[in-house]
Amino acid sequence: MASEIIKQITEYLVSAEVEKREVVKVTANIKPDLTVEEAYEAQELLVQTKLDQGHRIVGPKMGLTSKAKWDQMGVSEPIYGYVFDYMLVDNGGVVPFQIHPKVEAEIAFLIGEDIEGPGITGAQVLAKTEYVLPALEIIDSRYENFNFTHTDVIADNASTSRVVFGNTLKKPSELDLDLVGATLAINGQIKDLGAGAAVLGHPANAIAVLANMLARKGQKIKKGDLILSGALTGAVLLNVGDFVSGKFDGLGEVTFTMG
Ligand code: OOG
Ligand code: MG
Repeated sequence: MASEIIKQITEYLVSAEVEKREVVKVTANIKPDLTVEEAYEAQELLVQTKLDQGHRIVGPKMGLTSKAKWDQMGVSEPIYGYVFDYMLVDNGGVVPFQIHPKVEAEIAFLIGEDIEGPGITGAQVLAKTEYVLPALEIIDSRYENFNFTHTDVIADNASTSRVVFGNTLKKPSELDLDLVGATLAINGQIKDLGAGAAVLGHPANAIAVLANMLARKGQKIKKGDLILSGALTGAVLLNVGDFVSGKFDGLGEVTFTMG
């Protein structure tokens, strides 16, 4: 059973998301000494709350897995969160504006077999991956100005808000994912670019880290999970009406309009 303070943190963040309003970070308000363990407890309660509301998990996601993100956010330890079905927007669709959305270019993994840590390597992840595909993640921290510590962002489900997956699925053996280049353009202007290697040397390494982090809680990556491996570029702030395009070498284009 979650303690009262964990319940309070989860309610604080769930209502901020639902009401589309930014709040002061947990460590500046409810619990200054929030630990990593407590932050994941609050996240688990948030996940359970959404499951109870009838939402379905698409898969876990990794965040803060590239130097571009570490430099941008001032937090340099990988974290995970969860993507739900209500967060999915079709390629080419309209993403509903929430609080202060930012977009990231990512490589996603469709998992073909359960992956249970500890000790999982990127090579083992690739062997159990059915397909890889491109994605644009829209993060939208519930915290004022995306201002948070490592534990705040964990409790806030790693800023997860919306995801647009691309339509090109490839077998991992068809590509050198570390060499896959990506550009991120807003209204036709390139704002950032990178390659798969920006994500812990190879995006599969981020999925391995996830398997090993989940193992500490007796959990595993499951067959059928569709997992984001983390931004390979910095995140770019969006405005209503922006047309966003991510182009991935060998994996096609992903687009959306900010509604
Ligand atoms: C945390 C989420 C980061 C990624 O891909 O690195 C993330 C944040 O920067 O708000 O999703
Ligand atoms: Mg991300």
